[in-house]
Amino acid sequence: MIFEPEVEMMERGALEEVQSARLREMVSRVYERVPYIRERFETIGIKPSDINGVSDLWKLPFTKKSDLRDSYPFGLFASDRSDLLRIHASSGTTGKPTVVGYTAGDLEIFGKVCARALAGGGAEPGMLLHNAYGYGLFTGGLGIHQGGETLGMVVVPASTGMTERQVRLIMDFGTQVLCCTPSYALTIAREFAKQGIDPKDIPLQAALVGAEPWTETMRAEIDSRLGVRSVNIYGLSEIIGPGVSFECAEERHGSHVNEDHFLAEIVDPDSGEPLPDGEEGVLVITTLTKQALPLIRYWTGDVTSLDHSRCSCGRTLVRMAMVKGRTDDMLIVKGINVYPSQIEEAIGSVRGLTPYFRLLVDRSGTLDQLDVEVELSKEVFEEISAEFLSDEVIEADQLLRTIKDRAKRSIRENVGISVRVMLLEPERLPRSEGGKAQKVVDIRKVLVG
Ligand code: DLL
Repeated sequence: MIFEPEVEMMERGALEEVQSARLREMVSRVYERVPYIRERFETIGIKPSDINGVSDLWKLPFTKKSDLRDSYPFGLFASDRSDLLRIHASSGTTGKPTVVGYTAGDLEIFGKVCARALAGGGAEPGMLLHNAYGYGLFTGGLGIHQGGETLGMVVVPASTGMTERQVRLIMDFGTQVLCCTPSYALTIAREFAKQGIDPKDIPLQAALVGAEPWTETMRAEIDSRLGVRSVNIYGLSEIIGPGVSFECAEERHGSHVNEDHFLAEIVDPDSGEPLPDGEEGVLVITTLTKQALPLIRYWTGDVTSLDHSRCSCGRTLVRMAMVKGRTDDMLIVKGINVYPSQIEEAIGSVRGLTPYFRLLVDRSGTLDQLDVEVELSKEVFEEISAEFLSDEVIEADQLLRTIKDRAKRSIRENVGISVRVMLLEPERLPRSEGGKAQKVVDIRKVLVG
């Protein structure tokens, strides 16, 4: 189902006209109401009248997370306090949180873009939505909640944690749609298995997962273990929260950007120059309709690419590829750029391994060393334990060595880096309780910082 077909299927020329008109209006508004940005315009010598439409976008300066931090908490807001209805904040890993605000109009848009995403993922009015994104300052909980209500769904505000209860509620209510992070979807799937519930008996049909990078290997696991068709939902607090883009259940090949509200560009991370379709770079987003916190060319830090080709679902909205990682969580190991999601993809193809892994980066002397700790699958672990018990130590050892070698080779071939692999027993690494998974320990930073 398409929630707003008149926009989601709009002819590209007409869409660009809408975008250009909204861009002009937004730039003038920011110039008038946000001194911080007006000063920047003056420094580089541009005026709102220089921006006639989308083709002039490149003339505008980028806005970065540091700008939000420097003007903490409300310096980039363009609405009066009396027009605000809600505040959210995302906790950065360092320093002050990023604070974002919403007017009544912003919240209406928030609900609609999340409703579009839910509908795109297969949700329908009247269905039950189990919302296991965190409620609170995080935008995931309340954003999806409002999206579900806007679509006319029955929302179960489960929030995170207490996984046993999550499973019970889904079973008792006969819930069709699950929303949570991909790592928490796997935790929930594990709880279903623990309770001996077969995937075909789970009432869920669809899952909208996001808020952190995930891979096709994880998707296959979520789908088979929960008996769903999972789709990606992407977003960030600064722009609105979840619902900036979403995958359609038809293709599941790129997430449609809600371009009538959020204008997307891909730029070269070093030069800031715009890149064409298919080329990977940093996603930069300009909000077109937000009132409280309009952002011009916001540097998301997320690495992806765009695809303007037609989608079989009928939507004309541009698609962005799965986010590979963030420029700031990209590891540089022995001079090679490594994203945790690339390692995840590489180990995903090795039989006997699970998607549960952790990267440890260390430096001995001047040489970087990347260690990959990854959990064995239950089946292989049981097979190996049985061999050890029956004194078939050589066979067990051989199997472990083969898995390790395959993992190393797959990482070398796909990521271009030699690593050490440590195999762990199942359930050894911490599990997601609903928040975002932490997959990297960079000891180099601890030593230096
Ligand atoms: O994570 C909003 C959200 C909530 C999105 C629920 C989807 C579902 P923040 O906490 O501000 O907002 O974090 C935003 O998370 O810049 C990405 O790096 C990452 N991220 C979000 N969605 C995805 C995704 C929410 N589908 C930051 N794939 C973004 C990969 C994602 N990374």
